[in-house]
Amino acid sequence: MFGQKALSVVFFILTSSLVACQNSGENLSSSPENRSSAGIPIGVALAETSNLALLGQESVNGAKIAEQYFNDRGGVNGTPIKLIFQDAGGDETSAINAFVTLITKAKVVGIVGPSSSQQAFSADPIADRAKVPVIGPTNTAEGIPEIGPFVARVASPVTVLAPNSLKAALKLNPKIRRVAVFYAQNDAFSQSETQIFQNAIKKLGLEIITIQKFQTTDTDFQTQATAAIHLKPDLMVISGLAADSGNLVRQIRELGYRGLIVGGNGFNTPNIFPVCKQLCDGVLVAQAYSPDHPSEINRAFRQAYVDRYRQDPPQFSAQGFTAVQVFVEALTTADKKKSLAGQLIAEQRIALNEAILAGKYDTPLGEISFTPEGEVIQKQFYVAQIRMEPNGRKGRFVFLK
Ligand code: 1QQ
Repeated sequence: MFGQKALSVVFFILTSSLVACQNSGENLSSSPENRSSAGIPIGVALAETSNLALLGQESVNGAKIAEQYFNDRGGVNGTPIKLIFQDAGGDETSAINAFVTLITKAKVVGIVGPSSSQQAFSADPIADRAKVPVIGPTNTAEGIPEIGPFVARVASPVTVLAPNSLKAALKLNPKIRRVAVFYAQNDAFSQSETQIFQNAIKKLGLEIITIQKFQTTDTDFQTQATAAIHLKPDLMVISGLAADSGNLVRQIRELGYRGLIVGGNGFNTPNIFPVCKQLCDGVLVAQAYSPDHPSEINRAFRQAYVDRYRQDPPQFSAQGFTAVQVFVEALTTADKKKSLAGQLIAEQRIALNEAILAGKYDTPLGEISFTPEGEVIQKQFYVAQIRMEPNGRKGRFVFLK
């Protein structure tokens, strides 16, 4: 965790820089490193490197498509947006550094990021204190919007997402009674999700026969997998990030477990397929996005994604696109109400935050809006099952009815 002293230093740098910026009367239209030719700067602080890049890079891809899509349609009342990417890496320190750079140097109006909840709990308070709106594209742990008034998310929380996959597992195998639970104990999202899974398991009248812990950095899961298999579970439920989860599934299968496996949100990426290959087959995952969602914007997004990346967009990409979309549409609303060009950046950020929370958005995730706290309100959810080709080289998420 980040020490209190280090945090104070960060706040000091941040506050002095923001004050300097306000004193000089800097605003989006007059700052050369901001608007005019380049466009309205929106920060994107996602995991482009580290283990977390397996998930973060997909959100980056979605954000890039959004930038082009909305600029092709006139940006913000005729002014283009400009995404400023700052790699937030895989840990708290890199996320904090990315946030501070975006706020103080790039002087962004708002930030899309960070990738994980673990990072959000450290980095978001910095933006919140500086009154810079943050939209979490993929932060699903409980408590994210409650970080502060400038923090919202487009990622539906584990509370509404996770239980769907358990119900799907029971539908596929009504005989399930004994459940083995695994989670990454060094990750805020995994801790939060396993709690929701465990409550839902009990509510469904099933028995938790063991709870096995691991670290997101682990690669060897023999001890936990062997202990769980020994107890003869009918279902295994895993909360972790992508690489660890994939390796755990592979080793569980190699040790002979044949029953159903439910994976949490960390499984929501095709980047897991090369990790567990053929042995990923059959894993159930709840998703907040379907490429088949029937709307004009989703069709356009899906087509642009397929054209650029030669595959259907995964959930994390749709969420990256959506986070940028919310910024663009809220900026458009705020600018119509009172021209942003004439305002100080501090005022623009406050006007933007108000517009974000008040808006309704027709996105690739379906229609969304926000509670006054910044929690996303989303209607549709899905459950997919991983299907691998027999050679294990290619796979896809098959959506269950
Ligand atoms: C979180 C998550 C991760 C799986 C996404 C990166 O949901 O950290 O909240």
